Amino acid sequence: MTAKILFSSDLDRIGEWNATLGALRPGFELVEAGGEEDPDVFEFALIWKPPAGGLKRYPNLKAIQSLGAGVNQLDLAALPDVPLARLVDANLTSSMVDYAQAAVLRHFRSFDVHERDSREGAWRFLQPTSKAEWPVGVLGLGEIGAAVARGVAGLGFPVRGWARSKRAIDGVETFAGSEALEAFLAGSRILINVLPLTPDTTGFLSAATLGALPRGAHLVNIGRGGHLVEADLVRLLDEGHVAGATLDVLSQEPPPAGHPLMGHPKVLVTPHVAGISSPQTALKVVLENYDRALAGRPLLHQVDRARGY
Ligand code: NDP
Ligand code: OXD
Repeated sequence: MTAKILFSSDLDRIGEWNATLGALRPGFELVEAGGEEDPDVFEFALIWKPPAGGLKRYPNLKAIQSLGAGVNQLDLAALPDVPLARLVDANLTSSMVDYAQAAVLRHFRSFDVHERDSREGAWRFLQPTSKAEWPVGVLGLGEIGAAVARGVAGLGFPVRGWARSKRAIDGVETFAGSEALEAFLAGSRILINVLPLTPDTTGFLSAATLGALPRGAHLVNIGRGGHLVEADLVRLLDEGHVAGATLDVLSQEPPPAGHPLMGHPKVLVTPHVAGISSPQTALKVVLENYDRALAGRPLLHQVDRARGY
């Protein structure tokens, strides 16, 4: 069997994905959107962002598969009215867990402070603390958030998690909904954000929520830059309410020159590298969704467009 799958991404290398696809399904090929190919041949699209001109010029699409776990980079209203799936990929999830664990250990062991001290030539002993004194809160308990919560609990930290609906995760104290948010935040010394960016969660990390953390708390944002009101974080860092932050995402990527969080002494910024998907693992899920779409069956990890995730 042969098939052409429409591909559109300004981040992923089509050659690498095609090499893996050809090995998994001989005869299948990813074709870059916007080329000479007749738009009618495509029944399935694999995209990070839609091509210039959008996807409505492909009349036979039966489904769209996102190359990202998040779909906020897509204008959902502008997409053809076909099922849309977000990416769930074992490598993406485990790299997010690695990143979260590294950030938690970095703050817990005061590497951020020692790094600052060493640059200033200071030799300063800090009194050690125990993991029991560092409860970690995880915002969002979906595919990635639940894995992050388990991964951090596995390091020996007390872990609590918050989501829209009540989730049960072994070894994690869970909270649900806005009525439980204050209690959740008040007991989180490190806050890790893994929410999807939707109209409900835009600007969620603001003076109100970050101010409800205990004084001296740390923020780890691996969700999206749009979750954070950056000016509020700068103020809370400067006042000392927030002691430090590890940010993988910013409101504008790459950030403009002079961005107040770039070079801030209490902040580590990484260039949106927390989650790394691998064609080997991701394409198995993508092909399963291809088969489902063509058979008219529900997709795996289908996005609820009304909720936005
Ligand atoms: P899921 O859709 O599996 O999980 C989303 C979670 O967030 C669910 O627990 C959901 O609650 C919760 N949630 C959504 N909206 C709200 C709300 N308004 N209030 C409270 N809880 C809410 O997503 P994933 O875990 O797969 O991915 C999460 C996000 O991580 C992605 O959307 C993306 O933005 C980000 N990401 C970042 C990467 C990076 O490199 N920095 C890489 C990959 C992902 P409920 O369980 O009740 O539905
Ligand atoms: C994603 C990402 O959403 O890499 O998958 O940010």
